[in-house]
Amino acid sequence: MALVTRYKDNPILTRKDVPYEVATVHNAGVTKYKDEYIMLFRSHRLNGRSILGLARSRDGFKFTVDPRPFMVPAETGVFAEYEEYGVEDPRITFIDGEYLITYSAYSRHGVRIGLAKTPDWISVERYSLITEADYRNVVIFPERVNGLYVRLDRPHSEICPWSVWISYSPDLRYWGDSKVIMKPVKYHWDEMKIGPGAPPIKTAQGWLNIYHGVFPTMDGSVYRLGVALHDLHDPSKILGVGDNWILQPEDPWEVTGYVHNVVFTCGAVPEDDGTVRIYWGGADTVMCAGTARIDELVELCLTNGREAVGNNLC
Ligand code: BMA
Repeated sequence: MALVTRYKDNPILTRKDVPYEVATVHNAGVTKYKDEYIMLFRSHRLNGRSILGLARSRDGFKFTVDPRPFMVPAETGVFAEYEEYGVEDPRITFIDGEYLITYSAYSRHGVRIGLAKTPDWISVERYSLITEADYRNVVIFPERVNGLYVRLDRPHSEICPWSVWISYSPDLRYWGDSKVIMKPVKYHWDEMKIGPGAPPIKTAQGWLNIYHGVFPTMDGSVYRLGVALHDLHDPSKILGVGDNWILQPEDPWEVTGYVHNVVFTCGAVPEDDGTVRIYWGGADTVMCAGTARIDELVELCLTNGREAVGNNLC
């Protein structure tokens, strides 16, 4: 039984909806602001480097794109040096009355994570570069835990497949007490690498983490989505990781595009009726949406689980 029901009119946003020239629309962070859904999406420019555009919606499915991009690579200051090759894959967290945007900053030095803030989705201020190279997929929890901000991220390592780590910060700038908490599983749908997807969602049973996992095939890598549940009071403790994926590339625009066989999420919005809207990029080319029941995703983690940190790989 499918845990995620795809929206009937997918894809919900494509490059044709964008009033400036881009090649793709994908990997968007999504949140609610006042009575609107905000979608901060990544687009490749025709030079192959990425920028972030903004779209707004009343119902969470039909979006209208702002006339100009929301964030393009910085041209001055420290950010300019580290965003030279583009800004990618934004995640949005609302906490302490402001929206935090974490995004991948690409440059000749590698990929690191930038943190920007906006109070109103009109102005945006870059705050800090919060990792060195080579990190991606930083998601910040929407509440402090034991007084500290908490993030999941995914550093690169040659020794062990790409795994999920946790870190803490008193001020969003300085992060520490880092620890690896979740690893890929050998000969499993996520065996090659995993990474945090949407910022975690609070449930009565724990923090729900919708992540991506990658499997290598003779035809290239396949990106799918899965779920993990973290303890509410100690999110470094994983209560369960769903053994099965919850979403895989199936629709034509997920199977074929700029990069084949990719569903990749950067945002999911919990609703009052116990569902979650999950947003994902299809084949690094378009944006799609679907709905799942939060209790069913939690149940998958708790009743059909696999090890979070096995010892069969490293
Ligand atoms: C990852 C990131 C994502 C992308 C995915 C599939 O490594 O670059 O932005 O969606 O690959 O190409």
